[in-house]
Order: sequence, then C-alpha cells, then structure tokens
Amino acid sequence: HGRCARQPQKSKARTNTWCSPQMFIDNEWRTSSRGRTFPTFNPATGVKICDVQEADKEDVDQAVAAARAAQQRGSPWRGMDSSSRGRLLHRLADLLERDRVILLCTLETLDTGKPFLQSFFVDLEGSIKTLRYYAGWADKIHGKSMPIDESFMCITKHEPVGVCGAIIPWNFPLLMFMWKIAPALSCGNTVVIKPAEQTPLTALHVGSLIKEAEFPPGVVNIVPGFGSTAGAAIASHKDIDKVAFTGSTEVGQLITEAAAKSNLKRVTLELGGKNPCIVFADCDLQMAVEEIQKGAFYNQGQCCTAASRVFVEETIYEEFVHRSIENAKKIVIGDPLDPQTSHGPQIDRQQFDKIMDLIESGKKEGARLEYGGRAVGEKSLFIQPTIFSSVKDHMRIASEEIFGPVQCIFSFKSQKEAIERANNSQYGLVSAVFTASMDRALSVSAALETGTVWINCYNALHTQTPFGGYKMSGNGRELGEYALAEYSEVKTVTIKLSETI
Ligand code: TXE
Repeated sequence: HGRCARQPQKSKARTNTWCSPQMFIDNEWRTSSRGRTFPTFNPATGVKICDVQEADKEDVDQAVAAARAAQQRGSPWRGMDSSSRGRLLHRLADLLERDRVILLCTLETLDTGKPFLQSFFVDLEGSIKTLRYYAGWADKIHGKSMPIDESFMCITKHEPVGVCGAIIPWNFPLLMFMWKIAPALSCGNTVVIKPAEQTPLTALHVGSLIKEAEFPPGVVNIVPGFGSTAGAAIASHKDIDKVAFTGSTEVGQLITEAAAKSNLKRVTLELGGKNPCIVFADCDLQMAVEEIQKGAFYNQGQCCTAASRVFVEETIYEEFVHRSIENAKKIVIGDPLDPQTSHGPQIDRQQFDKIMDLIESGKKEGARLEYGGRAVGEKSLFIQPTIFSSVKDHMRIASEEIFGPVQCIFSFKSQKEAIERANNSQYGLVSAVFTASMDRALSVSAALETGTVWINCYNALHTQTPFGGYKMSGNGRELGEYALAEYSEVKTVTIKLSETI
C-alpha cells in the first residue's frame, strides 16, 4: 500500500526506490508533509520491518479537513441510508476475514510480537465481531418520543457527533482500531485515527480495505506518527468534535487538558489498571489458578485488564502459590510465529526496562520471587513469566501498573479486608471474584469499585458488553450499546400543536 508509482531507478540503491508505507487520507495514500519517516521493528528479533511515513500537525490538519468534508450535509456519507452504512461495515468485516491469516495475523504478530494463534483467535476474531456487531446497530440507532406538558409533542433524534479523533496503543493495535472506528461509523461519524508509533502496520492495511469496501473518501483517515506531535495535534484540534483515547493515565490527563483548552471536544478515555482478584477458599481452586494466570500473563502482561493484584484467602494461600508456579511452567516462550508459542517479547526497550526495574524493586522491597524474574537471552525483549508471593500493599509492584508478565500474590483473612484492599487504588478498571457462593460473589461485586467485575472467570470481554473504568482508569464506555451514546448527539425536537383533540 501507498507505494510510489515511480519505477526503480538504475542505481545501486534499488531498495530505496520504493516509498515506505504512507498515511491514508481522503482514501488516498500520502507522504509526510515534513518529509519524515519512522521505523517499525519486529520486537521478537529487533529487526526493522520497514519505515513508515510520519504524520505531524500539517498531516493531521489535512486528515481533519477530509473528515470534515465527508461529514458535511449533502455529502455521500451523510446522505447514505443507515442500512447502507451497516452494509459497508459488514463489507469491511468480510475483507478482514479474507485477509485474516496471511496478511493481518502475520502483520500483527510481526509488529507486536504477540503469538500468532492469539492474533488469530483474539485480535482478528474480536475485530471482525466488533465490525459486525456495530454493522447491525447502524439502522437501529433512534430516539424516542415523550409525553410532555401542555400541547406539545417532542421527539429526540440521535445524530453523529461529527469528526472523531482516536489515539490508540500498541498492545492490541487492530482490535483497538476497530473498537474506535466501528461504533463511530455505525453512528455516522467520520474518523481521524492515529495508531501507536510502535505498531502502525495492520492499521495501514485496513486503510486499503476501507478503500476496497468503498467507504466514501474522508470517512476514515489514518495518520501514523508520534504522540507528542500527531497525537497532540488531534487532542488540541479545534475542528475535531470528540477524541477517544486508549493508553496511559498520564497521557489521558494531557488529552483531557488539551481538549478543554482547545474546543471542549468530548473525551472518552480507557487508561491503566491495577486489577484485583479476590480468591475465596471455597472456589474451584485449579480453575481460579488457571484463569487468573491467563489474566496476568496474557499478551505478555501488556493488558490494561492484567490480573495484577491477586488476593488469596489465607487458608488456601500456600496451595494457590504452589499451583500457580506449576501452571506457569507450562508457558512456552519462543518465536511468536510458531503456533506452539504462548509467550512472546515485550513491545520495546522502554517497556522492557520499566518491567525489569519493577521486578528489581519487588525483590528489594521484600516480596518473594517464586518464579521467573529474568530476561530471556542477552539482548532480547523476552521476559520470563514472573510470580511474586508475600507481596505487601505498600510495595511498588502492588500499586504501579507493571504492564508486563508479573503476577503479584497477596494473602487476606477476612472478606471486609479483601474488599478494602482491592479498592485501595487510584485505578478502577476490572476486578474478579472466585467463590462457589453466588450470594457472596454478588455482594462482593457490588462493593468493588471497578467498571467490570468477573465472577469465576477472567478477561471475559465481549463485543456486546460495555467496557470502561471507574476512577483514574478512564471515563466513558466502549463496546455494547453503551458505546453508541459516546458517538451520538441527542437532538430534542419540540413541536407546538395548534389544538389538542
Ligand atoms: O503509553 P502512551 P506508552 C500504559 C502502560 C504502559 C504505559 C506507557 O502502563 O507501560 O502506559 O506506555 C499516544 N498526546 N498503557 O508510553 O504514551 C501514543 O503515540 C496525544 C496502558 O506506550 O499513553 C500512543 O498512540 N497522544 C494502555 C498512545 O498515546 C499521545 C495501553 C498510547 O501511548 C501523547 C498502552 C500525547 N502527548 C499503555 N503521548 C491501556 N490502557 O491498555 C503519547 N500519545
């Protein structure tokens, strides 16, 4: 995609005669206004995959202008039947299915280092389901009529917000892309989206599919680039009506500030987590061990939902730790393209260093390293799945988001104590309760200050159910019917009736 039409010149540097992947604006491939590119690497090998054209403020301006034009009354997109909008989303899902294995799963695994089968069964499956779910909503988004006093009639209409900016992270590049564009398009908005600088490739392939599906120009614009330049330009743009962000809490705060200072654009945020699991002695212990460990180590721990604080009732604590170690031994570290592999590398050196620093802090602060704790190989970005027991609430590993394969196990005596300690966090994204008593599970889930509570399961995310955080884990909800409200304006139309019969 976005390759130059130029013919290779008769030069020694034959490989340089092809342009790097370009940005996608107005259904065209464009080069960087400032003439810059940036490299993207395979984190499993450290080898550069390619350079990508780098978007900056001027490119974001062009993308916003295209998105605004596509949003104008009378434009093909604005005038399109809602059922046709749904058909376009289904067509995009069909194209994702067509390119699922060879192109999209392979690209996602090369660019992120996530195991191939996880790309196939989670990222691609979730992306396709998200498109189809919101395709189904497109012609079912409607207002109400309500009885009002005196001789009036009132109806509400749900209209698109306008131009939606989206800034997404590197841990689930394709899935996050779809979580943002699918509800936005279903509601009739246009989009300017910035993939993370570490992982721009699947987004760019989707650009070509958007064109192939025949979305009108300007409906989706993709601006690969860095956060402090292209990302900041989206957050502070005066002609963007809403911004949706997934990433760190610190950047979430910057985005809210930029939105407030520019044009008070709407902001939805999906930020970090320090997610508690409470494991009671009456639970199915082996199931709890396996589910929680999947939650802790999935995607090399690079999940906002990572099961990072595991509170285990004192009487089963030793057994829980023992079984967790045994379970971790089954994890296969290796080449992410190998279907046997279940654990790949971290995304980049910065994340790797942050995780190793936190592991060291855990050791120094007196937590007991039960398993792992080391890098694999000399210069690689692989980190062993790591288990700490005897973790205390004041330790850094107990309060900071590690975003790596580190499971921290705590013990508790009473239910009251477990709930208080679970809620003692600036975050409030997800939590989990493991118990055979549904009565207890429901009482505890009512007391937990998180946007999602899983009972006897973990990472049970579904397209149909809302997802988002309490406290500093963000605001607004993605997925499900709830997400539609984040991408719609409600217009109240009140009619004076001349007589009441
Ligand atoms: O996140 P950033 P990073 C957490 C996790 C991780 C930490 C740092 O704890 O270790 O954040 O990761 C764009 N204006 N999460 O540095 O910087 C950036 O280009 C506008 C949790 O990768 O928040 C990228 O597209 N945009 C998380 C996106 O923000 C800016 C997923 C995320 O990058 C910007 C990722 C700016 N000033 C990290 N600065 C989750 N909730 O799942 C950066 N960006």
